[in-house]
Amino acid sequence: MFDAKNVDPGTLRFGPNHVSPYIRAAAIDSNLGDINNDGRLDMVVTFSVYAVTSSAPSQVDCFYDLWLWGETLNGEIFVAKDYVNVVLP
Ligand SMILES: [Ca+2]
Repeated sequence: MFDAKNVDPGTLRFGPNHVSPYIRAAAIDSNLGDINNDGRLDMVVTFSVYAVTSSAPSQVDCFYDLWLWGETLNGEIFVAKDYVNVVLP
């Protein structure tokens, strides 16, 4: 079972599918806490919206196919994706 406390936050990269994981946005902050009160730690990670969306074709409100890439403290690579509605100020 995936355990958030085993994630190495320094390896996290977040961005569009067409951008290499190596140049996607790095996390600017991360914290562990039981956000949904299920008794298991969750990791909340903050990324710069500009850094995540700067490689998009235009700076408009839209859905992005965003991927999270990272490694555990044991060096295991993991990926996750979802469609995210980015609303720019
Ligand atoms: Ca939890």
